[in-house]
Amino acid sequence: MDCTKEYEKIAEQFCLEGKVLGIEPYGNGHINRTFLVTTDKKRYIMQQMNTTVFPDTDGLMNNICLVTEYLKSKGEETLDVIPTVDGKSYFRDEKDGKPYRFYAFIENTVSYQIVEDAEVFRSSGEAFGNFQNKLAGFDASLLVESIKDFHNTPKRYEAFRKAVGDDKCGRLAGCQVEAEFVTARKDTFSKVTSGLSNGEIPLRVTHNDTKLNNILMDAVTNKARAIIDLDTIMPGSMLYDFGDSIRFGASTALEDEKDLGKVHFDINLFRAYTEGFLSAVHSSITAKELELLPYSAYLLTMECGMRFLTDYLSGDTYFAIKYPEHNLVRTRTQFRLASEMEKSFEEMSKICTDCMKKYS
Ligand code: ADP
Ligand code: GN1
Ligand code: MG
Repeated sequence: MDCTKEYEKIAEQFCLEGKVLGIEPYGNGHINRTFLVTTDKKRYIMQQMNTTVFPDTDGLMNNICLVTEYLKSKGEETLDVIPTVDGKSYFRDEKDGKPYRFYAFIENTVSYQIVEDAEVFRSSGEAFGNFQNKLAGFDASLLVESIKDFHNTPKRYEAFRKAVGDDKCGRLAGCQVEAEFVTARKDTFSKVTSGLSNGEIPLRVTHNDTKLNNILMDAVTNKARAIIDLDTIMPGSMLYDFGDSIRFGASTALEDEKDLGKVHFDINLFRAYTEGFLSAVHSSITAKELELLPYSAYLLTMECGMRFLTDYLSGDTYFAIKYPEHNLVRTRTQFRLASEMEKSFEEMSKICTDCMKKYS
């Protein structure tokens, strides 16, 4: 269905410069519906926000406005929320009840779906590390938890067990191997949650969704320019941000590669990201966090695979899919990576400690 006219009406609710010339789907996000809006003066990103995933739209937009204002005050390039004509941060369409927001399009940048050059990954590691540093002075109590227990892996495991028990779509028979892969590892999921609750791991303000396409690189220099997709900024662990970046970026293939023969954990990419990240956080990272960096890569990869599998078993209600088996295909790449990481813990730890030595 062509909704262009409806979307044009929504665009009229925002303080845009120029006359709208076109609105088209954009990007590869799994959560929001993203559009590129072109006017005769400027380009914008329009998003229909996902209210199933983020039910508290006011709280979410308040988080984003606070964090982006704070980052701007620190001289960082960040998302620029375009207000509505009524001065609000989003507009709720009366017809479908859905909330929409606009951001200025961050020009002359690229977002990658796969690491093509280790230097790009190193730069993104440094940028996510710096992001963490910049937010260290931000008052976490101002933020609402936009998704409760987002990286609580033991709770993710419980949700997975429930989906297995319900087997709502009759899909379990077709993914027994993957389900068993998770169950066999159920006792490995709690190191970060227990570390946070017993105070061994510090609670920080974290991004929580640090995959490579959530950072924009300069189109000319390929250096990191802006960290985007700020929906999940919440109090969390630095390990979530490190681990999730590795999960996505230290793979030799796309997250939804069907040919598992192409999917490998690349230790050189792990090294590049670690060097970039530690160059930024070496003075704030604790010994416990440093020790758990390799584990966090495994944990976040298992967690994400488990979330894809839970969604597959539950009828694909969370992640956007392009074909019926899409979430199962994604699950398989994650489990392939996790099993290779399990064999590389020692090497990963050596990289982390060697890299830290430079700063002692
Ligand atoms: P989702 O939550 O669905 O992942 P994102 O906010 O990450 O949505 O946006 C999806 C994609 O749109 C990003 O990966 C990026 O390529 C592009 N994008 C988002 N915001 C901007 C922006 N302000 N400027 C340029 N590109 C953007
Ligand atoms: C989603 O929003 P997006 O596409 O950047 C998800 C992440 C997953 C990721 C897997 C809010 O990220 O947690 O790791 O997909 N975001 C949310 O690709 O659930
Ligand atoms: Mg995104």
